[in-house]
Amino acid sequence: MNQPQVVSPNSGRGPDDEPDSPTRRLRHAFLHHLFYTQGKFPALATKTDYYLALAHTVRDRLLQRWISTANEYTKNGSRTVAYLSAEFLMGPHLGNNLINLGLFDDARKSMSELGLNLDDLLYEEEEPGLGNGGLGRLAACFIDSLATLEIPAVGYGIRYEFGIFHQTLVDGWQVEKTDKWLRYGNPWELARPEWSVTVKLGGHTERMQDNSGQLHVRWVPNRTVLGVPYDTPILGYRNNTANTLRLWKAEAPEAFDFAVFNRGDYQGAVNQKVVSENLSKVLYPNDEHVEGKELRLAQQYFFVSCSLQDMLRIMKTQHVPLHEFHEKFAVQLNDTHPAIGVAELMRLLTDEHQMHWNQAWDITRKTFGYTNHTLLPEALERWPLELFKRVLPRHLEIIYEINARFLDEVRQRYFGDEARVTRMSLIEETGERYVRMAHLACVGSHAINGVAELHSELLKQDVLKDFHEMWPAKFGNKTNGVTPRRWIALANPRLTRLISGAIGEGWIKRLEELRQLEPFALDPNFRAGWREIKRANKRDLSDVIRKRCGVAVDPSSMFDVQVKRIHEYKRQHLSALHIIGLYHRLKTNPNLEMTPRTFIFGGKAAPGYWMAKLIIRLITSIGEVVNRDPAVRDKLRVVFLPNFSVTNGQRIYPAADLSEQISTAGKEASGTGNMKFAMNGALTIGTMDGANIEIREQVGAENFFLFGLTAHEVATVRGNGYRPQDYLDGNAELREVISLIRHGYFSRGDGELFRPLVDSLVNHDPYCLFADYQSYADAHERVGTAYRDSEDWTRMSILNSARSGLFSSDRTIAEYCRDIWNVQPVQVPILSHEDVRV
Ligand code: B1N
Repeated sequence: MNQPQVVSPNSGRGPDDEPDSPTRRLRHAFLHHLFYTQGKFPALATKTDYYLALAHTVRDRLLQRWISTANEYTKNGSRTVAYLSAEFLMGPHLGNNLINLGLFDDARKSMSELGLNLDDLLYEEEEPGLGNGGLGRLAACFIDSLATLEIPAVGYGIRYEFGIFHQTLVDGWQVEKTDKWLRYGNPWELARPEWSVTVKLGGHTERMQDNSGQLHVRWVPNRTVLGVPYDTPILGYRNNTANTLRLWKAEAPEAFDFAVFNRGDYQGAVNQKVVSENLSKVLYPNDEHVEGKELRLAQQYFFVSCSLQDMLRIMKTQHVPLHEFHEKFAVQLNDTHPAIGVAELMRLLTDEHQMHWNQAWDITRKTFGYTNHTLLPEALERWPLELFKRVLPRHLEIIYEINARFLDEVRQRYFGDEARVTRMSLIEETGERYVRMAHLACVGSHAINGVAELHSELLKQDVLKDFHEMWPAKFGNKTNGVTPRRWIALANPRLTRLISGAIGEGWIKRLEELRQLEPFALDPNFRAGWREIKRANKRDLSDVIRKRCGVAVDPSSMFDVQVKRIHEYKRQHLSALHIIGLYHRLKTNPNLEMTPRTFIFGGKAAPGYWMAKLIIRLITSIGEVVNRDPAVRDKLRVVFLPNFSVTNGQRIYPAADLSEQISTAGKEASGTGNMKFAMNGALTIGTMDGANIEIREQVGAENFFLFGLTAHEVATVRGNGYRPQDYLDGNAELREVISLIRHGYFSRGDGELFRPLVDSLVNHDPYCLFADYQSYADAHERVGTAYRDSEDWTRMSILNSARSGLFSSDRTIAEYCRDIWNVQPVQVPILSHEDVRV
């Protein structure tokens, strides 16, 4: 590790110091932590030590808010949102906390007075990658907005020891490395072992009658694990609120099983510990693909049970009676991953607190809300009955009981319609039997929502049609949003300064105020400033690309970016085909006028998703050929930036000219990257899918490059027996593209490498790439022409940003609060430790 330059250790006093300036205090505190927390002298300190010293300095400054918030909520017994999510893709905390505390500039100054660069220290933080993609990042944006809106809220999830894998590229292929994010310790969390809970698993149930004839059920598990909460403070933007993210770590109840140990079986004794800790060991890296694994169900149950037990504990300490559970807590299910909570709350209320079924059921339904995030059949969670029974025997009985009562209701409403009963049942009984988690979530919630207008409509017409017919009032839409604190203020400081200079700082909390930028789109001076910022951001990204990919890219070329998980439905390979099309045009017509483009890709493939990995290999292969071909390299560059993450996203979105949102219509529930791009002034090329539709509506059709079939047309085309070969026959360029790949042009003559990909397209093309190819290529023509008029492009870029206010997660959260959770803000007065009486 190379040593950063640092001034002498007795540098508590800087050059032009006021005795009590914030920078001076920060510097003092920092050196204090370097010595007393890290135990280091500058001569031995690593960059990590400096990062940790600064992190602890910031942590001290947020503890006061955290304690004051907890105190205020407890005192008022405030109604609280519990956001249950198997994933929280938080991204690094330090920069975000500095922004929210209003200490960013002071921190930069005080570090530079010590000879340290704040950006270098920020970069040292290993981001907590406890999520796969959009769903996990949405949870992170939501808890940010909840704190900023001063809503009492807790995010409940799993403290995975290993988060999403680290992606490297070896010979153009994805290779996964373990994410050891806790290696150097985590300064942002506090363990709360005093609030540990036990969770049962497996075993069987027994029934017995008490003296009064009342039947009791006893669940006799075959093992128990301990859930230990780890709390991370979540600051609101420049207010006193610090909410909590509470993540559960699984531990063995006893480090040793002494009974086993005394028999001389040391291995067996330690084994229990290993098995227990497995529950929070690793995040499943599959995005929108279920893997029917017992451990995954156990993970889900583990964190949900811990969280509901925690809520019961909180109720007890605040003397809230049990029958007011739904008044104390609004519990949101982030997809079906925590849907077992419906059965678990029923179990806790009836088995453990002797409440009658009907009352417990009424409370349960009033407690839960369910958000659906996908229509893809392979992502809908169903658990084989036998597996489910092995892990959760009591919950299966409870689900049977819920189902029996529910199906009675269905039969009564739809007399004689047994087909509907079969469709709606919580248990799938055609062939192998399964528990349907989406149905459990629907039946057990008072509100069901999708995440963009189109998605919510398709839910009602398709996957949850029967449920919508039965309970139309339960259904609603909550279009996703993203936090402007991380995605503009932190990621794009240059743009933040320009915007705030023009319209003040209010937009950071009220993003609709960006509308005030509209008139500036016509101001040549403002446009020049806007353009210069984009250029500077592109230069920064070019440096990253040179270091990571060894490719020099030209910041004056158009940066055309597609970053997201790699999935066939997201169609990274449609862009790949089009790039080959452009390459072919340039090779056959060397004098062709073409807007110089840099294509930037990033995103992880699920480790077991072979086709997605092959798509990565196709992109890197195209890059290898194109980037070294002197005939085209001034017009085309193709790079795949490894390990797309929150950290890397923060450098990528601000540097994009064009945002690729090209999923097959009807497949992307919402998308949220699309919003981050637009806010940062990228124009979108996209289909009528997910939130693209609403983005286009907001920014104006004339400032958006639309192409492709609509969801309705996709359904029609496929319904009429889609034949990709017909599109190939009708499109000369597409034929050339496919033939180049087939003949090994991008694989050193190896005609086999990409065969599975090409065969899938030519014979099935499940995501209609061929049907959309020409429309996509035409839209790109329009993009190229538009980009050449840089004044007009800048005007459109400004308008995209100015009209993106709707896509703040503050708006989304305000709607959840109003329509689903019925919660109010609570203002927090600051306490100091002198105010506290024990
Ligand atoms: O959720 C995001 C949306 O913006 C995206 O369009 C959507 O694709 C994404 C199983 C998922 N849906 N489903 C998942 C993730 C992990 C997993 O194990 C499913 N992710 C989405 C936010 O609404």
